[in-house]
Formats: sequence, C-alpha cells, structure tokens
Amino acid sequence: MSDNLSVLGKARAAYQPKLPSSLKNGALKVSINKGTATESVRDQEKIKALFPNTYGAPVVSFTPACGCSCGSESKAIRVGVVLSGGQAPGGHNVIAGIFDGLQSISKESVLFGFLGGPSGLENGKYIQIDAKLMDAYRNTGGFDIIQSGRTKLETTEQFDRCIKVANDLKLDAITIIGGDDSNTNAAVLGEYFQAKGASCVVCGCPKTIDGDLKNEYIETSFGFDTAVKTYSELIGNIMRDANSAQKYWHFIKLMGRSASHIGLEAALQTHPNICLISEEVKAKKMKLSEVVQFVADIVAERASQGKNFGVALIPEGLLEFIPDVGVLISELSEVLAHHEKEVEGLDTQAKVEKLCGWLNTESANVLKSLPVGIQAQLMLDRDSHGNVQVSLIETEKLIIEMVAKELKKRSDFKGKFAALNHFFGYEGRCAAPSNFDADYCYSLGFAASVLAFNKMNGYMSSVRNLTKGIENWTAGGIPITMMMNIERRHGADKPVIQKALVELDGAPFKYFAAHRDVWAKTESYTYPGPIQYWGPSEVCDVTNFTIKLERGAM
Ligand code: FBP
Repeated sequence: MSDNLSVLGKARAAYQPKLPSSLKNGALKVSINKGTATESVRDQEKIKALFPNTYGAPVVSFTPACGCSCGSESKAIRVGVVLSGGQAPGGHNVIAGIFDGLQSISKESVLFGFLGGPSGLENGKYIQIDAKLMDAYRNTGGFDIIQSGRTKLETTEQFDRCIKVANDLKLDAITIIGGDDSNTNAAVLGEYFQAKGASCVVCGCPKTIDGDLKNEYIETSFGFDTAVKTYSELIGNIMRDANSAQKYWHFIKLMGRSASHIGLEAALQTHPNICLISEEVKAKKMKLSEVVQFVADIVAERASQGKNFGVALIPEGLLEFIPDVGVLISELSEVLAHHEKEVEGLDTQAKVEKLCGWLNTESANVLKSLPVGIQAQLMLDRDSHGNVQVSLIETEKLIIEMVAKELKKRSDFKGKFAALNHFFGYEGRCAAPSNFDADYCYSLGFAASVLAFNKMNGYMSSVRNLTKGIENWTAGGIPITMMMNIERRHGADKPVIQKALVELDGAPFKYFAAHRDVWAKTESYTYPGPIQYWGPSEVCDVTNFTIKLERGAM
C-alpha cells in the first residue's frame, strides 16, 4: 500500500467496487449480443467515408454466460491503457477494472500503462502495471498512476509510431480513457490500425467531469458525479458564509468547457440566487449586455429587500455561447490558425489591432469592446484539439465588472455591490471517487477488458441502467463512429464525437427553470456537505439530480 495514503485513503483502498451481474463471473463468462448496424448521429456519408473499416458496427450488450466451469481460463492477453485529457475522479478504478478483467482471463495477462497521455503511446513510454502498483491506487482520485496529456494523434506518422509500439509490445488492445476528443482519437486510431492490418484493436472509455459525453447508450461520463458533489459542497459552504455575513455577492465560475451540465447540477444541489446556463443564453440569443442586465436585475431586486448578498454560478463556457462573442471566438480561432506567425510576439493591443484587420467588422467591434485582460485571454493558444482554453478566461470577473458598471448607471439602485470571485474546476477533478463513480468506473474498465478480449475495434465501453441499482446495470460496447459528426476545428472540417449540451426541454433544466425565481429572491440554499463513503445507502450511494431527472428516477 502506498505511503502517501491518508487514514481515509487506507480505509478507502479496501472498498471493493461492485459489478453488474454480466461481469461478476469474469470477462470470459460473458455472452456478447449484437444489435443491428448503426449510423453516425449526423453527416453519415462523410463519416462513413472517413471510417470505411469501422463504420456501421452494431451496439453490443453483455449478458452472463453459462455458469459451468468451461472457459475458466484462456490465453493471456496484453493491453495498453492511456489516460487522456482532463483528470476526472475514478480513472484509477477504470484501470483497476481493466486489470482485474484481464486477470480473470488469465493470470498471465499483462497491462501496460502509457505515460503522460497519448504522447506516451506514440513514443513508447510505458510502465507495466502489476498487482502491487494497482492496489496502491484503487478507489483513489487523480490520474497520477500513469499521468495524462492532451496530445492529439492525427498524422499518419503518429499513427505509424503507435502501430510500431503496439507491435513491439505485442498488444491485443489499447484502451483510451478520455472525453469526446480523446475517444475521437481512439476511433481514428482504431480505423487506421484496421486499415493497416494491425492485429491490435483500439477501444475507448467515457471520461469527463464536464458531463457532455453522453447519449442514449452512454448515460453519463465518469467523474461528473464526484466533481459536482465536490463543487456543491464548496458552493454550499460559501452560501452559508454569504448568508452569515450578508455583505458579499459571490460569483463562482464552474468548469465545463462547453456544456453547462456542471453548473446546472450544482444549482440543483444547492439552489443559488443566480445560475447562468450557456445553452439558454444562446437559445435566447442574449447579447453580453443582456446577460449583464439579467444579473443586475436580480442583484437590484435583492438589494431592494435589503439583501446585498447572494451567490451566482457562471458556467466556464459562457462566452462562447453568447452569440456575438461566440462568433468572435470562432473567427479568432480561424484567423489565429492562419496568421499565427504574423502576430507572434506582439503585445495585446498590437495583436488586437492586427487581428481586427482580418475579422468581420462586428467581431472586431466586439473584441475592441472587451477589457484588455479578457482580450488577451481570448487570444491565448487553442488546445491541441483546437478548443479555446475557457478555464483561462476570467468570465466571472468580467461579469462582476460589467454588473458593477450597470448598477452605477441605475439611479434607483440604492444598495451595495461588493462582489468576490471564485473558480471551481481543478478542485474537483481529482477528488476521491464517490461510491457511484468508484463502481461505475470499475465496471467500465471491466467491460473494456471484455471488448479487448473479443477484439472489438473502435468501441466505447458502456454501462447503462445506472439509476436502477447495480444488480440491474447492463454492460456492453458502443461503436464510437455512431456518436460522430463533422465540426470545424483549427480552421478545418474534422470528424468528432458530438457534444451533449444541456437540453432546454430536458427534465433537469425544466426543474431548475421552475424553481429559479424563488431561489433568486430567497435564501433557499441547501448545503450538501462532503461526499460520504460509508453510512446509509441513501446517503452514500446516491447519484446526482441530472441522471435521476434524465432517467425519470425522481
Ligand atoms: P476533458 O474534456 O478532457 O475531460 O477536460 C475537461 C476540462 O476539465 C474542462 O472542464 C476544462 O475546461 C479543461 O478540462 C481544462 O483543461 P486543462 O486541464 O488542460 O487546463
């Protein structure tokens, strides 16, 4: 056992995650049931042309095989695992699930962990994960067992290097544990491997605290549950402080690069006075000034009741969803991709001047209207997948600044507006997984070992029926191409997994919308407290509002 485990960590290490019945008897005792051929969610012809070998594969579900002693041990298999993208609670348990699944196939099976994300795979940097190492990380948060990274695998040179590594290590399968971009990587790599006749298959596993990698078959991405519970604990603590001192407004930016699932779930758990939902802002075509008016109205209304305090939740991706700012960001991404060298080394003001020459007039005006700090943040390098790095944009400060200005203009505003800003993101990504995430991740990993053993190329591990009790969870695999569409990235059309944004006609948003006016005016705050790992099941095994409302379980 690792020396750096706390008292809680040591006790937690002994937790045995639960498995759905189809996986309980080991990876060999699984029957694979195939559905019919599938299609991608959009752009079918284009995706089919890009994935001629893996497109159209059926959804598969696992059921328990016969209980006799046949198939109790098989030939050992060799698997490599990659942790990719942002950390999410439960990653170590996915690896534990793969490890135990491989052991159930043969005690001689080998699991390699590629170091530092996809670059470890490309460059052949790996360690062998043995039982001792695995035991030191069971039920812990973080990705530190092999670390993570955001390298995008996209060139044939990179793919060929991956094939060489897979061949050198005699791998039967590679499992990429990641979000939408990383699983896109998995699908592209799997397609290339098959086209080149490589015997190794590539599978994926749905990770991201953002909660935006979900669909009919992927009910939630792992890590969302724990991360939001962690943020909600902190938000609840801040609410109690706000309600005790009654002198500050707290503006809290919450992670979630695009979708507002984290903000929405945190709102359902804590009942803030304000929670902006990016998808609604976009649907209502609200300008930045209108968003500011909306927030200022609530601040003013509370002040008129003598309440110069409150809590507002701001989704990290908000700016991209405000139509005029969103257009500016995508134009900027395009322009920066094509004129990188020309603006290199310039200071913010000079850069803005130069870039405005290539932007449309409206976008140029929006850029010029923003504070210098935000301008600089919007022009920062995109990540390797072409996304603007929203965690580096201080939207919460921008909103505070603009609301303060707006209130100053209002002659009837007699209150005080003292605002503090917070950003909760990295605080939640490596928390010790909740019981739900510990079990879910372990099951996803175990299911991934079944996909690997059965050579199911281009599949994502899937565990469903998550609100029905683990005995009713169903495991299987989903062809990744089924989730894809074509999007503009780095100034080019690319196949990517379609992000699941907050649905405004979905049950979680409707519940929020039905309550937010009361929450705005009152202190209906709820204080979720810390995640509980032991105790009554209704306290420690609860999932979250989003999945329960989406699945009709409350
Ligand atoms: P993934 O999509 O890779 O899971 O990462 C999500 C996320 O946590 C976002 O919420 C956040 O915007 C981003 O990662 C931050 O990235 P980085 O860790 O590179 O700063």
